[in-house]
Amino acid sequence: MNVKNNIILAMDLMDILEAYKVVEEISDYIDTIKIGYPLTLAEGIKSIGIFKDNFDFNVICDYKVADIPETNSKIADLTFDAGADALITHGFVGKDSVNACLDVASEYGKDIFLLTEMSHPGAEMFLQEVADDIAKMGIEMGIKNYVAPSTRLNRLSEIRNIVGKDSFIISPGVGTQGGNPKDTLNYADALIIGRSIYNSEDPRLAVDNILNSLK
Ligand code: BMQ
Repeated sequence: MNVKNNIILAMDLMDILEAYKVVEEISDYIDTIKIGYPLTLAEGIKSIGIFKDNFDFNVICDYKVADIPETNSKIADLTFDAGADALITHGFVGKDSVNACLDVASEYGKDIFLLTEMSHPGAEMFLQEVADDIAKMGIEMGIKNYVAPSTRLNRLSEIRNIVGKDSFIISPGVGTQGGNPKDTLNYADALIIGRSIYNSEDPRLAVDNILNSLK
């Protein structure tokens, strides 16, 4: 996936008109948006189509799919049928569950992103211990796209080592959660940024500042 300016907007506002307004202001700076449960549960799965039809964005659906294979297939089918370009899938549920998402994605000619370690402090309790193995499983399964944290650069770097330079890593935790954009891009291909943009008084200026900090 090509991501303009290496920035993916995490749109977790829960009002589609507010979300639309923010996106409109920065739509020449970005071409990829990530939506998750907040917007989808508030406004429906039609939210995907709104960003595809009006902005021609890549839409990554962050549904952190983590169920048995049969249920994962249903979630993936509904997501891709609604127009998503990619679906974020948890890895800790194991190969069969991840494979279910992968199979549906390939039927649609679309992608999944495998979530390895998460960016929040609680990820150190359970997930961190298995994150390297999740990344290794992803490589064995032929998965090309990964999510790994900008809040722990040592871990991001380790996950990059495991998945290799040809994999595509997107990294959340930049800005509000403390991750640094420039440092993160030493290891990741694109930054996932939400609140520092959509909660800003001036989202355009916020993106400008991030882009300047990358120079
Ligand atoms: P923000 O920049 O912290 O506002 O947003 C980060 C976005 O990435 C949110 O949509 C989170 O749900 C998501 N996210 C994350 O922050 N950490 C992770 O490890 C995975 C993830 O998806």
